[in-house]
Amino acid sequence: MKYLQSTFLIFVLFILPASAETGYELWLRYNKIQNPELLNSYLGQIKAFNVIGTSATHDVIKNELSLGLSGLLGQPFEPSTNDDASLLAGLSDEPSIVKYLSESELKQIGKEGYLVKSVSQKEKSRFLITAKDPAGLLYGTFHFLKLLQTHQNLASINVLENPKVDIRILNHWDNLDRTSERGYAGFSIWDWHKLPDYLDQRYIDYARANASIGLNATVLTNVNANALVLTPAYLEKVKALADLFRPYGIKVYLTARFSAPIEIGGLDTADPLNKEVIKWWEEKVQEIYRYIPDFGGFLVKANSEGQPGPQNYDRSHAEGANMMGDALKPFGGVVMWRAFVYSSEEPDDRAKQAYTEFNPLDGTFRSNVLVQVKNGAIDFQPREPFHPLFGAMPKTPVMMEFQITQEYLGQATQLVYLAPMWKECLDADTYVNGKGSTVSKVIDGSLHDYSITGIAGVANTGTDINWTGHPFAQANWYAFGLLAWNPEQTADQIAEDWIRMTYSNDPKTIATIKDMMMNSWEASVNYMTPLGLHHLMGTGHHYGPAPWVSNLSRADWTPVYYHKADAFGVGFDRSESGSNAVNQYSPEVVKIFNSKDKVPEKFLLWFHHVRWDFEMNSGRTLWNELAFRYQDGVNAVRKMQGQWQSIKPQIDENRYRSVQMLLNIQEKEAIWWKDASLSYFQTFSKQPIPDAVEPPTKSLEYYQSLRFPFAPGIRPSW
Ligand code: GCW
Repeated sequence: MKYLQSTFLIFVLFILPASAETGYELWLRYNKIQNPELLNSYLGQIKAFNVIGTSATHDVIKNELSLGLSGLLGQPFEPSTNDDASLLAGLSDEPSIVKYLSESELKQIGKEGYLVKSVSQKEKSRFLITAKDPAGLLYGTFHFLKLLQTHQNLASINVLENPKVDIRILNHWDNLDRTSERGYAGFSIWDWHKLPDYLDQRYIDYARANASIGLNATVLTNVNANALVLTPAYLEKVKALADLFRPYGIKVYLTARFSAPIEIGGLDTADPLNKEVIKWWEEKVQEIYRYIPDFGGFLVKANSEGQPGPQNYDRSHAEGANMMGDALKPFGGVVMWRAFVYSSEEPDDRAKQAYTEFNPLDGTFRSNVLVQVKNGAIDFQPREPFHPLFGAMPKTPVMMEFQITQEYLGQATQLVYLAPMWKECLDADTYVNGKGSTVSKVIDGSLHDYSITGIAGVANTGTDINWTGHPFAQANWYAFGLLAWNPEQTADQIAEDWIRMTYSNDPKTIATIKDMMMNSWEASVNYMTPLGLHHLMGTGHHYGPAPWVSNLSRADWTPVYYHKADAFGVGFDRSESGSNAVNQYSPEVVKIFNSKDKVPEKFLLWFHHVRWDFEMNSGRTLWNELAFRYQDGVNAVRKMQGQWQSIKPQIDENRYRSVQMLLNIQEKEAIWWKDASLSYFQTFSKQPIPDAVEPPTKSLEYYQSLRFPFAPGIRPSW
């Protein structure tokens, strides 16, 4: 908060009524602790703080402690220079810090890691925040404040944390004209037109929010890239952002359009083996590093959905990525090369194509190239089995790409907490090195001893006052940061801390909101795409159901390609007798997914084409189970409405109303999904809607007639 005086903020914190909650403060609200006992105990323990050392990050830490302690404890806290202060923050080699540290502690604190502990000496106790580098110190500071925000007992606190993943990065699908592909919270937060001269406070608050959850990197531009961002006029703007983010430990990356040498370089080819092209990228990279000496590198979408790439010149993905990797290598930069590819000519099952393309390239990438893989093999669907490339590239750092923005998960009108979905993927067992070879062990590098690791999240931030459109979408940004830091954390614990910081420490409120959050993803899967169905959304905008669409320019953009409903049954046969996509997994996994009886029902229709009268675990037929699941999803939304209402007195008016209205929209949308989908699938199953399920109120033609030409997000035709 370099640009805001803390006195002003203190004024805001104390004077404005609770009804002024806009959500802008995210989980960093620092409202005064209301429980007098707890407040007194904290005040007894924390009397003054001293941040030892100097750097831009140290300044940020001073401001943050001042803001946080003043807000939470209700009295002014300014940095002191007293080595005796009850809270000391400083790097581990500061003489006044190191004397409190054991050899083993010093050894254990790693890059960006931190230690927060209470120490007592000569009857005096104090708290210590320490790290090897300023970024770690900042993370430790946020951790300390979080302990207060979540009302923890500080007495014997001793936390040593190191990030498990190196590159913890947001991917903004933001365009230079300020639109955002799949953005549901207004426009892009980057005001390119006014940069580099106008430095919006929001840029700093953005960096601060990211640092508070351990994120250390950001890709500013859309993977559907515009080469202009690599020209001097834009590099100046990028530099301005990089300079603002640096004190917060955030590195800037850009998307690199593969055809940039043609579009902005005046060459007539972008062939990665062409000498001129190689030289062009080398010089471009040198130029970028003159603006931004700690530039992170490039994220590239190549030969995917119309983007240019090495295959335009009959070169492989590795040849393309390596050419960029070589240019970045002298500066320590990396390439994140996306594996989200599926051929425009190839009629093969789309789910197989990324593996088919990339698995044979294992071991052929430069050491500074990471292959970025979406959590599932299709495309950020409400639920997908883990991508078969996880575990299948032991010699190439494979990094995760999650989608925080809810393109297929209710966009900004539905409360869907995504951490349970990400955890299902991270905890999935690939079996590549025997039992326990989980996806998170691939991602954190421990399974294959990767020299560099990464996890990316497609950002959900925008210009909306609350950053993310839906107030609960903030929880997804928050949870992404926490899981990127440590994929082993639980969705439950992350939700609990977020609720405590964002809403309340009242036990009933926590329990109620947590229950809503923890059940919300399963609910959304049920009312949209139960039992392994996928890709049934409206064309282009992906808003709402359109399982009937069959006439797009490519079959694998149409819902009918994915559900394959017919008089016999429904589902995509990816078993050995079908497309054989199952075979891309380890034999142990194949055994499960390949069998209609063994595959978990949540993935049944992902892997199998199943008879309408197939007997499900519940004893119901598939058709009845499908109908039941849709209804269950709707019921779960209604339950959330009731739960939210039950805690009304605990929630400020603004956020209460906002979530309440959105839950009403969500209920309507859930019913719409149920009714449209069941009406459509019923034309194949020819069976009645079971008694326990509310019948559709409109005709199938009605649902088919709905159009949403101005639904938010940029929409290509798929
Ligand atoms: O799912 C698709 C989205 C596109 C996106 C693409 C990708 C950036 O609908 O909008 O393009 O995935 O991940 O490249």
